[in-house]
Amino acid sequence: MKLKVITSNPGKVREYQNSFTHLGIEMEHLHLPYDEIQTFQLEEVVEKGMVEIRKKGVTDFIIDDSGLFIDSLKGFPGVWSAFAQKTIGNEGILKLMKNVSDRKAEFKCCIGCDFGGETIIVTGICNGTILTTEKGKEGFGYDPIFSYDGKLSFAEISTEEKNNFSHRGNAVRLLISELKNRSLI
Ligand code: ITT
Repeated sequence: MKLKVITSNPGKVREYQNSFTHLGIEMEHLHLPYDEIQTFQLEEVVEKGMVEIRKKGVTDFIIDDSGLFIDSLKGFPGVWSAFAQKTIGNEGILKLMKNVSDRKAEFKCCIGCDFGGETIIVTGICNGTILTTEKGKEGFGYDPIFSYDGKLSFAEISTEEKNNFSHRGNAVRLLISELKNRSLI
């Protein structure tokens, strides 16, 4: 079985491949740009994206919209995470958090999966903290500043370890259980 991962982000594909290998499901990276509507809900972005992709005749795919929600910044960058990463980057986020003692943050990942004509949408969450400096070389995006255990950043651990704790790993576990419930795998 093969699933297309439609994304501009090769880091996501690596994580999906790692999560699905044990099930014999192969991931194929497909770079197919689609409009991501501006809304406050990741789920809405995913729902609309799936409709757009199906209109192009593509089936058996995964898309994912993710965001980092920082408590002391009232949920920023949240649904603007891609824009904030491209503009102010991790350094800019750390500047905004200078001398801020409440470091709590939540990473969210909403996956939309089209398989066997069915639609499955699931959301995974990872609660953690924003570190005071960037750490590590693995991963991508906000990984060097996000910690799931208050010590290590996601950029200091392997893909496999990240999947054990991350928002995307948690979303994938929900997706796999739903695919099994519907006897699709
Ligand atoms: P696609 O929309 O093409 O899939 P993207 O990288 O723009 O790729 P998102 O909109 O879902 O993906 O992500 C918003 C931002 O959050 C973006 O800058 C990502 O690099 C970052 N991000 C998403 N998941 C992440 C993760 O697991 N670790 C670190 N940063 C992440």
